[in-house]
Amino acid sequence: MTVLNSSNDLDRIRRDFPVLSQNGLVYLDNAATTQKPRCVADRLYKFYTEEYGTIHRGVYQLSQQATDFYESSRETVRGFLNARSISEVIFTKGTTEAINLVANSFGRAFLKAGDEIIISGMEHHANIVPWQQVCEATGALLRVVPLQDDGAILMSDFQKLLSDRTKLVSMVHVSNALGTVNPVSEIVKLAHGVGAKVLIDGAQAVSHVPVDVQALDCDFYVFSSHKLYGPTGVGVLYGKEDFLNRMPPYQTGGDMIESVTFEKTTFAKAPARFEAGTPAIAEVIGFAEAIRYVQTIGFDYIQKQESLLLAYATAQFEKLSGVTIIGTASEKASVLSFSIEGVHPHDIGTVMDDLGIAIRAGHHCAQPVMKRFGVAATARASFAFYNTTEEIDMLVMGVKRCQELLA
Ligand code: 7TS
Repeated sequence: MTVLNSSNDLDRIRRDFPVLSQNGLVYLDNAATTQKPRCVADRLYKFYTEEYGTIHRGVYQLSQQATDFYESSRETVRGFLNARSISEVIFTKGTTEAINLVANSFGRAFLKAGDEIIISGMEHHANIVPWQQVCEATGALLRVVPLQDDGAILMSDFQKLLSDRTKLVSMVHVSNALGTVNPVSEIVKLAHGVGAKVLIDGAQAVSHVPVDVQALDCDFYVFSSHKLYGPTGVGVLYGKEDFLNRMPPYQTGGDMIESVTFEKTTFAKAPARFEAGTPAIAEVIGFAEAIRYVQTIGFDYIQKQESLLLAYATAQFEKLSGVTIIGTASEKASVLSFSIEGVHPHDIGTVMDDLGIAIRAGHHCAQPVMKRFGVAATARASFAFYNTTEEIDMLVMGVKRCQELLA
């Protein structure tokens, strides 16, 4: 693995992302989606122009090769997560589909009236709404762990909510709206203590922190490729193999069966069991390329650079009057949500855009978080390892511009 340790490395890394050299672009919306390194785009192009074929069914060489690429991408993801087996890695469309899969399959098969599902007050809508739907269908109840004023989860309240009625705990690893990093190991241990299964929503985590699902011992871990420098349309559901094979299929059709007659169908084991239909073949292969790219950069470098950026941005923002940072937990990833007194977050977004700065303004698909902090929306800058302190200086200039024009 390449060791990166000088500021020249940052220049070199930025050159890997062609879009970043576009005139004047300051891209600070990495929590929504990350930019793509050239190697990922090249991999997609090569597959589509020279190697394209379907998987799992053709006897001809193109199809067999595509199958090998697709299945070796599963091995790349397995290694990335340190899962025990490739059977534990299911390709989905993304985090949202992975959570819906578990909600529909596990939820409908294993939950009954009076059972409880615990989530936290900082969940993305993707980790709220599917559970509400399951509760409606089964009579299970949704319990929500409240947040401290700094945006950290109230662990004592979590412990109080846990009981033998708790069948599932589904929590975010890193909050997209606040940046809070949750103590997921502790959450898993406590939940397992009452016999509950645990799903961790890693959509915002996998690009910032190394994840080892065996060490974590979670039952499910979900994330999206497009937030990890990979293509859109692909995500992962990690699940423990024994349990996956006890769960009923979510979608049915081709590729997920063992045998079909008009009288009866039997289903394949995981992962095929949960991959009905032709998947996003090229995108899965491009996703593996993105993971290899991230592994070459290395989490030591990523964490060093991103914590430097977060500390720098936080210090600059704390000096600004009339600006409030929302989400100040001691364990934070590189997300900076803020509001400017007297300025609507959407106007902040527009002024920033005029300066070439891409940030997100809105409720970040986390309306309950906005309600908890008494705001309708926030502006959010989110940093990746390819961002620079100069870009943060531009962001600060953008805030001052908003105040001049609008406050
Ligand atoms: N969970 C979390 C914590 C997220 O941040 C997101 C997307 C999702 C689930 C859904 O992921 P998807 O890939 O299936 O869409 N978050 C954001 C965001 O913060 N801005 O745009 C999308």
